[in-house]
Amino acid sequence: MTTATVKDLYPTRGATEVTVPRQDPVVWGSPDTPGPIEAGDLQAFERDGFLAVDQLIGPAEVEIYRQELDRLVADPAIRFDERSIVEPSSQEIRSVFEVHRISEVFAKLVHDERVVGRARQILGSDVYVHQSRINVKPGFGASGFYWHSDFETWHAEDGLPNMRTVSVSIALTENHDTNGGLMIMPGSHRTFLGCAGETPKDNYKKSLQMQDAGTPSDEALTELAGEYGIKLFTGKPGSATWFDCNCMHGSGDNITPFPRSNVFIVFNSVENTAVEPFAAPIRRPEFVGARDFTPVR
Ligand code: 6CS
Ligand code: FE
Repeated sequence: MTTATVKDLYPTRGATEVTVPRQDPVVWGSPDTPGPIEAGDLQAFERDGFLAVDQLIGPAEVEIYRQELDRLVADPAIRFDERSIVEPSSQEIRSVFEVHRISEVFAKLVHDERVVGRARQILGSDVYVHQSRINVKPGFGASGFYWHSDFETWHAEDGLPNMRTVSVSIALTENHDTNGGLMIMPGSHRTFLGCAGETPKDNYKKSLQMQDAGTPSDEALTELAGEYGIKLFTGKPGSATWFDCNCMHGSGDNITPFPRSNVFIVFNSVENTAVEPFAAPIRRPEFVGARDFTPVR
């Protein structure tokens, strides 16, 4: 299927900012789909666009993943790999993409029923990994991620046609209310905000450090925050936040001594595979927007 045959339901990156209502379900699976998420929690996900799970993985397991993150960050080969993104100021590693392919330890997490089972339940189908990354967010000044909708980027630059994609952020260190935790506007997933401004070529080289194309205007953010409010997610290592691909979210800088490291996995439905970018001159590299649609078994 090419983009030409796929209707662009969510126009973005044109001359002006444009808002359209969401035209896709939030929870695609039927309420009685078997899986780890209780019916009440699925309804809450539909309403809010997110679901916080206190302890998705246990403390002993988290330690394994945290040590794997430390190992990867200390490995010179990883540092010079194109899939590693460094902090603009300190040049410390900010993120490592495609971590489920680089590390067998993180690959195991992707196949864990507590993880992929929830994704299948929400998306109502088999799923594949569109993107995975570890975010180190070290202390003493690591920069945050400005407000954005992930789907806006994944539609514009990776060619995902519909909102049938869910992310999970699993804390590998404690997410305090001070060290740059994830913030989501609850309910914002029901409005698609098409951003103004064309996508520059090779945009990802800059956007993964500091996003520019695809960022909402102050007016739009003021309206959304006024309507939905802002929720900050905190939690112990092993806690997780599942959130819909179109939530307006962001995170602040981390100037504390306490790193806010997480592993971030994006599951896309096999019924929503990437076509050509809807609003970018070229595709992003496959380590950012996968083109291998093999379902996670
Ligand atoms: O561009 C992307 O795909 C990535 N950027 C951000 C800030 N969030 C989603 C995703 O990891
Ligand atoms: Fe994001």
